[in-house]
Amino acid sequence: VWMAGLLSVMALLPATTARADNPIVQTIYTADPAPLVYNGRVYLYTGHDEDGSTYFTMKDWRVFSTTDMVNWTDHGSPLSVATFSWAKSDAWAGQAVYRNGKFYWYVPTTNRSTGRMAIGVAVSDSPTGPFKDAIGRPLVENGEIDPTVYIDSDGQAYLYWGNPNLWYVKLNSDMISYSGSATKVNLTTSGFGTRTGDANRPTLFEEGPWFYKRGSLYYMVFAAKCCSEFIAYSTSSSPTGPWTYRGTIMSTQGSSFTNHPGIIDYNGGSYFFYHNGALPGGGGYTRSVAVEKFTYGSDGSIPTINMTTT
Ligand code: FUB
Repeated sequence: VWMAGLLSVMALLPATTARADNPIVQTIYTADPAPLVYNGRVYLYTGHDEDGSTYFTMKDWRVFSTTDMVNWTDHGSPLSVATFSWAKSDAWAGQAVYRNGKFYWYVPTTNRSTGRMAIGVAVSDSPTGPFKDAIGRPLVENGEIDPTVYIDSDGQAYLYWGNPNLWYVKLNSDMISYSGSATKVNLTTSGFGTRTGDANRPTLFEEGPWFYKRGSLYYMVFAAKCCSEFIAYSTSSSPTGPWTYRGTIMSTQGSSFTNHPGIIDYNGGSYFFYHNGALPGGGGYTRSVAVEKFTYGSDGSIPTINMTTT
């Protein structure tokens, strides 16, 4: 009753101020957080879990924003599966970036004609949308998911994605096309840790990569080892590896069998976003995004971080 009441209020008032503590959004179920700092504000792009009784029921993506990491504004849903004429279902884990006056939101969704997961790209003049399909077809399609994008200091943008593999392409400066073909990352155990018990997947890499650079170090943070996922990371001195496995950030906790990382620096602090099942009724298909502040080690290491599980 409480939730239905709040939802109806938010439907009437698309830009309301949400509650302050974890989970960040307490009026609907959200997943797969992807934060973006733009113009002094943090924009948080998420998925949206509906009907927790079945496999992921996800039809649209959501946007929230804050200037103090405490009070969040709900900007509604400026992008959905229906935005992509070629898509059928599955509004899974994406990421938005800013370049040259426009916002590009890369998302995995199922291609109606092939039945496979593909990566679409939507574009908007505003971080809160509305977003439209930028190219009218998938940007890349190989049945794999969870795009992450980073524009390097030399202007080269990289799109990484994947499950069970990890792939990348070099995006052109228009952000809606790429040069060359997709490269499959060599998933070595020195680069991505050792998984035991699955001969087909010798490393910990599962899905949900989050790629960025801090100082001179490139980070690949990822969801490890389905299906009690934890968050781990690797680093490299190059945007395309080779990668060195650095260990666990967030161990398996809470009632969601997936987790998904997103990391930013904002106003002098570093913030780790993730999801769990901490709302009433929460679980693997009724997730909630949350955030914890942390401090990098002097060697660029990321400390272990605990969830807020209640
Ligand atoms: O939310 C649907 C899928 O679950 C995402 O694409 C994965 O990263 C996992 O969180």
